[in-house]
Amino acid sequence: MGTDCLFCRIVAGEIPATIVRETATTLAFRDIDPKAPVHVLVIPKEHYADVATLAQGDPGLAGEVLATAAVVAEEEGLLADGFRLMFNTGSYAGQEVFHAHAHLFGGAPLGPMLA
Ligand code: IU
Repeated sequence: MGTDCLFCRIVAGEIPATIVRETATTLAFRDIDPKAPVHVLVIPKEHYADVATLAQGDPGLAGEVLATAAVVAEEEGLLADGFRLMFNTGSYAGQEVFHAHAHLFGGAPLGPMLA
């Protein structure tokens, strides 16, 4: 996808982000506008517009995004009290960045919805 996609540019190192974990295929970085004490975005490095196209196009990569999210949740100390993973998908869900991403929320009791 490249220069039109904000998260591709973060993957390329062209836009700064606070990276908390990187694997060969995934990247996790802190949301620039956190909605919870811990708010990390976990993305596939390869461009997919949303989680639906990711899961259908490369289910293994979708699983790697989940696995990275689980490791980050553990590293952030969220396993005992719990956390939320959320994929906004499409305009009705308020998706603003069209590069598949999981929101990882935690660190406090969460309301019924976030972000
Ligand atoms: P959404 O699911 O597409 O609505 O979420 C996009 C998120 O990307 C949102 O929470 C923004 O705060 C976040 N974000 C970011 O972390 N860094 C950026 O440079 C931009 C957006 I633009």
